[in-house]
Amino acid sequence: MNTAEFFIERLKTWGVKRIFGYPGDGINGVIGALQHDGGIDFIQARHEEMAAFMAVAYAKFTGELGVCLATGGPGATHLITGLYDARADHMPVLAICGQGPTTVRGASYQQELNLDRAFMDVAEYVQEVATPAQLPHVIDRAIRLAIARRAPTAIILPKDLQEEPFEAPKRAAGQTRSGPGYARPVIVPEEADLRRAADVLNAGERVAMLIGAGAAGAVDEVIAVADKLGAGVAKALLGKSVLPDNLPFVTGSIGLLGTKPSSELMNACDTLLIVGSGFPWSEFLPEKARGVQIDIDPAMLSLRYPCEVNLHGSAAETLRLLLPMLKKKTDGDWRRKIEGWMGDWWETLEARAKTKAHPVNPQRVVWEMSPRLPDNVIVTSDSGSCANWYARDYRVKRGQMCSLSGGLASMGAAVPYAIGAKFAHPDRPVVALVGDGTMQMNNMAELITVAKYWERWPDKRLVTCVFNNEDLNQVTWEQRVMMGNARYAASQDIPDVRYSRFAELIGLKGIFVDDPQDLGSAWDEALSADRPVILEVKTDPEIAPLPPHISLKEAKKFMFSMAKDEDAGHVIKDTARQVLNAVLHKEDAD
Ligand SMILES: Cc1ncc(C[n+]2csc(CCOP(=O)(O)OP(=O)(O)O)c2C)c(N)n1
Ligand SMILES: [Mg+2]
Repeated sequence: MNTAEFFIERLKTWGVKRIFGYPGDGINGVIGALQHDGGIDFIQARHEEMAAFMAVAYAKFTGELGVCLATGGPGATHLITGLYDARADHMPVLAICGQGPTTVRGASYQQELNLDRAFMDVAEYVQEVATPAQLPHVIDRAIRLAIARRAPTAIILPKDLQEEPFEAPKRAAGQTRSGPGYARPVIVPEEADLRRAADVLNAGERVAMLIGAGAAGAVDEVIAVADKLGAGVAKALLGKSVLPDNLPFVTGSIGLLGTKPSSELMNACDTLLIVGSGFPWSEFLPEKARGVQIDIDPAMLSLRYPCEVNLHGSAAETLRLLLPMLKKKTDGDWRRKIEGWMGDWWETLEARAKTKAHPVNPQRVVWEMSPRLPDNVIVTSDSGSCANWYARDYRVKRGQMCSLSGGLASMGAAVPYAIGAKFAHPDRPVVALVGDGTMQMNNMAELITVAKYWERWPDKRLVTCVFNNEDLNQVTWEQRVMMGNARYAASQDIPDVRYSRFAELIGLKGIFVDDPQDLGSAWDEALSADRPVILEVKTDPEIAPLPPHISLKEAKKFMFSMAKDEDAGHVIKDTARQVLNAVLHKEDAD
């Protein structure tokens, strides 16, 4: 058995079934071993960064380890952004990279880089292997730490080492013998600390909860605690699928992309319970409220908001232990108030989605999509203005899954995430929401990966919905609202490309919509197609993805920039009203 063959054997012992990657001569020994073994499915991406995004999504949607592979040099450096995505969203991902032969290490040889130094910041554990007997413990530690610490790790394999005969470490000085396997513990706080937390929560009259991805797996417990406390629940973006939006006390997303009721909930509460969230925008958290936080990672405790009680524990078990200590709140006023906000908010969103636009209002694209989605759909979103509509207008149901590049907020993740989702659950339909900038950055290329693999999937539906607004719109609005600058065509213009025709070119189905009346039937057609679809919608770049509570200072900057904007046209009429209403905390009338 050569060293590469042992490597594959050990990955299988750890349960690895699938690797997303791209070959190159620095890793050909491992590719050859994969080929001869046949027990691990190799999925070829168009670009190593995309392979890493696929591995992140695979981990997000299965709860298992995601694995990506690249050659040394440029292949390995291409992986890095995807690995930072895993780091930022706490996903277990193993990166396997090639390297120049050991004989030329340190010789500035072709494609020979100091990859261990390049990966040092992103990887929880990184090791270049110098000799075969080192390999067992390097694999075992890299996988064990990736899973246990929910982070990316990396193994670097020099080219010549891959072909050497494998020699197991001996029971001898200077050798170490390791084994595979890991069992995740349930961590619960001490009873006295749970009582302190219960005291704070019982004393509150207006309790708000904030949940994140760390609350996944604690759905029933979150609902039971929220019911007992009469609390409203806001969701960080990565926690969107934890609670369905049809529960009347759920205020939806929070933050810049969030809802107005989530802001109101945080502003008006007297007590805050945070569960499994590292939500970064602390300006959206209460000014002054008593706080309790539960997190499995002590590094996240009291990080964004100073909490009185910080509980290090697993979400479901900690909430389960807390539940009998909580007194049921009998006064329903607070809950009724929250439910009232939500009723108004859904009406506001509908009115916003149906506001006339030129040609199609992007909010309406997601508004029409949401009720049509199958119950088992998986939705991914890219970074860009569509993430606002994903956050607000997509009403997630129980059983559906969704995610995006959260902490890193990288462009270009939606299609590779959708591919990762398809390999995680080939029997479920998947929808990816993407902007035209991200399409051109790399999602178009990964649609070729979709074209390569779709016939394998029992459920063939993968709808890529492109918001073609010929603009890097999210940033255009940031430049206008936050900086007070007029639109800068040199940095913001995106060439018009007929993505629906590109779909046909690569064997997928293309649908083009430039009339809002056609949106509903277009979604129906896309969601019942016999193959993956690019649903291209010509959307209006002048619909502002406004933060829920824009400040007066920002509104003034915006007005100033609009006055300077040559092609502002209808924008002032259509959007200025939205801005002023937001500042004055009035509802949008149209
Ligand atoms: C890799 C990367 N580069 C730049 C950005 C900054 N950025 C965030 S959203 C965005 C615009 C995206 O444009 P598009 O895909 O067309 O979507 P739109 O906002 O127009 O709907 C940019 C440039 C980023 N998040 N990630
Ligand atoms: Mg765009």
